[in-house]
Amino acid sequence: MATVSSSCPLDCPDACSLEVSVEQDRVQAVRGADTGTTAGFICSKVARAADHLYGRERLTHPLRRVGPKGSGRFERIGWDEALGTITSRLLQVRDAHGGEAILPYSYGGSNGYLTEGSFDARLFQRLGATRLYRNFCALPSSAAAEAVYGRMPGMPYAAYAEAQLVLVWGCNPHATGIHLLPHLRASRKAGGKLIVVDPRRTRLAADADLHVAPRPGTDLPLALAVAGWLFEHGHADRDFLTAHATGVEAFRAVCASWPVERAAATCQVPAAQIVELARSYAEASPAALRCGWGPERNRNGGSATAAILALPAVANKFGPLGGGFTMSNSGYWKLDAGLAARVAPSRTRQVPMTSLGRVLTDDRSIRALFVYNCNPVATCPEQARVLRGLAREDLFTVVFEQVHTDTAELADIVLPATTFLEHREVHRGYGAYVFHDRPPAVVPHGEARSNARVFTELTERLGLAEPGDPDEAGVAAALAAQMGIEGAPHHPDPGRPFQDFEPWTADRTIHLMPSAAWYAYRPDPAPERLALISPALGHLVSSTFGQLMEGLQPVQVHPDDASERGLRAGQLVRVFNELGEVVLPVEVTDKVRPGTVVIAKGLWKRHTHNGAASTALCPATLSDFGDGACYNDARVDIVPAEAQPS
Ligand SMILES: Nc1nc2c(c(=O)[nH]1)N[C@H]1C(S)=C(S)[C@@H](COP(=O)(O)OP(=O)(O)OC[C@H]3O[C@@H](n4cnc5c(=O)[nH]c(N)nc54)[C@H](O)[C@@H]3O)O[C@H]1N2
Ligand SMILES: Nc1nc2c(c(=O)[nH]1)N[C@H]1C(S)=C(S)[C@@H](COP(=O)(O)OP(=O)(O)OC[C@H]3O[C@@H](n4cnc5c(=O)[nH]c(N)nc54)[C@H](O)[C@@H]3O)O[C@H]1N2
Ligand SMILES: [Mo]
Repeated sequence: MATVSSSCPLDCPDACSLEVSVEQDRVQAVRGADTGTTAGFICSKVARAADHLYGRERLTHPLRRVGPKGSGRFERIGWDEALGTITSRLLQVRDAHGGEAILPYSYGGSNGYLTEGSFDARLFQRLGATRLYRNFCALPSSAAAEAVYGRMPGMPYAAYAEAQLVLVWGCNPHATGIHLLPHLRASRKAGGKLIVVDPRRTRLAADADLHVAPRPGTDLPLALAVAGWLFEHGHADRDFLTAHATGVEAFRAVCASWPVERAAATCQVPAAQIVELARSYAEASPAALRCGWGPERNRNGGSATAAILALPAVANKFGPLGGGFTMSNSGYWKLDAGLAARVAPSRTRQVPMTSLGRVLTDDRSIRALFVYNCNPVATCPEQARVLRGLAREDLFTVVFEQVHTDTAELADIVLPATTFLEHREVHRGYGAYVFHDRPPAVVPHGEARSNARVFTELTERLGLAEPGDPDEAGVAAALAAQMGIEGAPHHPDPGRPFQDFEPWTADRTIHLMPSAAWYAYRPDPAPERLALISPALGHLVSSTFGQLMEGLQPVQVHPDDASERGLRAGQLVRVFNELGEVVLPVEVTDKVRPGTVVIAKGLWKRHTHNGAASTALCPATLSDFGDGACYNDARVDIVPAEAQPS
């Protein structure tokens, strides 16, 4: 048995360093390497990666649909036939309807530079395809971090151990980034306080000194009220703000319009909790803020995140080690896969990926869809429309996948993709500061091929290859050159703001009031209805690994909401709104706040009684800044499954 070094590029902040036990070119076991943030442990999902690689649902050869769309009838074909069919169909579509009739569709399956934004981007740019506005995640929070701080690097996880207070706002590290946890524990052990802001009582919230559970989508007034309290009670650091911030008075005026009592009523939390949060944060030093992606997934997402990120500026928490904030650290890496792969700029039309259902059903201008690194049947809003669109017999759909997902079920051609242990990858963390460039750990299972190989071959078959196009090694070398390093893994020290660097905005100051448009609160879309949120599950990464999760998943409902509707624990219920319905068992639990219900993100057909996911209830509306997805603006009603919705 050999041990091979590798790394995990799945969509998770931690980007773990791995040790893979390999025998006869098969993965036997995967463990965390004893380096950097990984510190010798990994999540149970990736520890079980062999089940994903060699499981029953792994795709091992190309398939061609033989029955009607969605019938699930496919036959095995060879790569030559598969790529030949794709080439001729894409050319037919382009000749008859123009390049913009082709829509490439990809998102979070791979956070690596050799599998997204490089060879794929080169192909679709040269085809003149419609461009995808990739807005499932992180755009509102990136817009906020960009506007306020120019996306300067945040605190590394290890610094949290030094904090006297940690404020975790809309983040669930027990599921979504477990390598923060040892440092939170160290802070607690040294007497540090913990405050959690989350509509759910997560494991972290259950452990906290204070848990504030606002109505989803109300973080903006909550954070403004906290900032306002800091200003009014002498906890704003005037000297620091004069030296390092702009827009201070304008921001203060906005905060003043959200006195604690008004915010408490809007957020549906006790006013005393807002004051306790503000006072504890003001008095503790060092104080760390971990902001997650919960606050961004609604109509106020950009402004809400900006107001949360303003707190360490107002109270100047940047001084000592253990103070500051972490949002996404992806802004640290000045890496550009498109540049490395020499992708020319594209000026074709762009469509937001959240509107897939509408784009495919309203107007029929898309004739060919190429899905990779993504499982939109599970993850795209307005699932019923997505399914109707994918059922179109006149739509030519390619799904390039590792396993037989619910999206692959609706393809004309299915291509088998390698997993991250079967191809070279170059990637970085967006929580952990780590950069990886490492070879495959094992040869591909069956006939699976990497994105790099498939997109390069399609570029050639379509007659779009150009002399000097860099290959995998060329792209990897260009990325290393962009960073100015050699060798991997690489663990940079980002340094500390206001000691080692100033904010990364153009004028090097914090912009508390980026423009007059920020911080305008958009009220709840339906305050009298239940708010549905769909957070990450520990067992999955979005929908990835869903084929390995058995059994029906529940909707979680607070006891008050359950008794008001006559719902009994375990019974099947219909959760519905104007977009669709999900039929599944109810779990009655006070882990969710009243008025809020939870169905996990990323569920497959097999996980609910009627085969619908939470996305069946999620609108395709866009956030205030960044035009991000508003999954958590879903408003729903619930009735026992035998009753008809009125
Ligand atoms: N195991 C696992 N790890 C993952 C993922 C996964 O699916 N599974 N997904 C990865 C991806 S793609 C991402 S983007 C990150 C996400 O990482 P996180 O942001 O930690 O995860 P989420 O579940 O999206 O949301 C965090 C918390 O926000 C809460 N929340 C929901 N709405 C609101 C709100 O309006 N206000 C506040 N304050 N809180 C709210 C939820 O209850 C949840 O506990 O994790 C990554 N890591
Ligand atoms: N209801 C609800 N839904 C949500 C959210 C929510 O809050 N609520 N949040 C959203 C978030 S945060 C995100 S990031 C999105 C993610 O949504 P998606 O982008 O759909 O991510 P996954 O569900 O992980 O699906 C990725 C797929 O890519 C495949 N894949 C992985 N690596 C490769 C590769 O190298 N090549 C190819 N060809 N395929 C590969 C995997 O097998 C997997 O099926 O989901 C969103 N969906
Ligand atoms: Mo995400």
